[in-house]
Amino acid sequence: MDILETIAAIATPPGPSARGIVRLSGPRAWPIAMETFQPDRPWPWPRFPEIRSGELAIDGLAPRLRAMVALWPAPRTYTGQAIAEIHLVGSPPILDLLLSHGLARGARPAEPGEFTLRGFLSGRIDLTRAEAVLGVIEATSASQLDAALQQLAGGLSGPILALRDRLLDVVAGLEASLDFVDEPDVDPVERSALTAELDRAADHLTDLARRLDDRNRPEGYPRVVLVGPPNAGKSRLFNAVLGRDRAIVSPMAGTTRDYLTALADCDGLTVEVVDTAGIEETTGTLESRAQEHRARQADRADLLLDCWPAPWGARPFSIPDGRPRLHVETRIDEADRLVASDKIGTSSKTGEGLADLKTAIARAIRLGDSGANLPIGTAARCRGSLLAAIEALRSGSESIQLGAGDELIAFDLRLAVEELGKVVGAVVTDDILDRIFRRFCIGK
Ligand SMILES: Nc1nc2c(ncn2[C@@H]2O[C@H](COP(=O)(O)OP(=O)(O)OP(=O)(O)O)[C@@H](O)[C@H]2O)c(=O)[nH]1
Ligand SMILES: [Mg+2]
Repeated sequence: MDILETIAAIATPPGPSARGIVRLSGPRAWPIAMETFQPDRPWPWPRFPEIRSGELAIDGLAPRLRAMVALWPAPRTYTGQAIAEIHLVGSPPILDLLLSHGLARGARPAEPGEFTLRGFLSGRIDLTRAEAVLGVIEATSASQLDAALQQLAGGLSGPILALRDRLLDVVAGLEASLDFVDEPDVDPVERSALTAELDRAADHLTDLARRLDDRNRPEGYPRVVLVGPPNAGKSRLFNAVLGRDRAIVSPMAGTTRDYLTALADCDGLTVEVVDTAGIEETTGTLESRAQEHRARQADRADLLLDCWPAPWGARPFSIPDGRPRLHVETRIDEADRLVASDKIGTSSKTGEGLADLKTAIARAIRLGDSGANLPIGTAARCRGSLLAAIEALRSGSESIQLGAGDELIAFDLRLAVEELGKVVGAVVTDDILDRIFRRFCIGK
């Protein structure tokens, strides 16, 4: 793809609509646009973005149609190049006519995502932001949109770029000392500080990778996992939150054996709710499989709903630490004591407390979601690179502890730098570009 060519595309979705847009980017974008347009007043090339109204001036199009043209001067534009947009009534044959008019005057049809690709190639946006654009376009829920907007604002690339910079410094230091063989290797104090730093970085990336676990989070929704003793009413609460009967509910302890998941809406936030088996000492293989499932689900939770039938009491088991949780008193219609102020009381029978629970879930997740939630496209692309970077960091830290030479350590860190570079697009292969941009639609 030659970025000196001027590209053109219909930028609005196919089909009739109130407004249609033909977009051009490249050195000849402005002249080509203005050959199809007669502004109401004389219009010298603007120095800042400007929009003017006038009429389309295309042969064979009578009567003349009202239209508007927007001109953006390079380089502070979406693509980093001069951009022109012609806005008019969204009539497919007229848009086609206008586009072929532009093509006849030297523009070429844009490939899918090529406007955004140009933005990337000219350094206007990094790869994760390009994907965020796609994430915004494809978002089907408020939480997906949040994640994409967050990433568009640099939520992912910022921290990764900073980490990569820091590692580059360390590598440079290590390699500098290699050039002077007489000097001693990095001193022991510095080494232990470096180990700690690498471990921290690896932990941070592991947390990020956990959120990318797309096998269990196909849609990238936050996971809310119900845990508690048998008969706490978890399954009935699960059904109540979903608003339909999905899970089997029974007075028999140990009803739920597998785990169940379903999507639910909590104050406009889509979450994946997971019902699990009650926590108990296991007796048989089936039961212990159920406990394994439960433990694994609890480990992957973005939020645990720690359920206990009212009134809240001392529990004979512990719920795994390290995950945000809400304390939920269940079956409050059967209890004769009031719910403690730091617990959320619910009754799946009367519906009491369910709205409060959903609000609390949405709030807890929005609080915990400090920017590492990612659009699906980014998740799928970056997973391998993140895992490779984590491995390289851990291996680097191990090498230091084993007293390995600087060149070995530098080797691991270089690997990590390279993999992180792929995430933000500092290291780009045609394959990466192709994978990202072919998912775009034409005109974006
Ligand atoms: N009155 C009342 N009964 C409830 C409520 N929630 C659950 N129950 C009853 O409590 C019993 C156990 O409910 P489940 O939802 O199956 O309990 P569970 O926590 O999923 O139990 P396991 O799957 O065995 O771990 C059933 O008889 C439910 O009808 C409630 O809010 N009020
Ligand atoms: Mg159950």
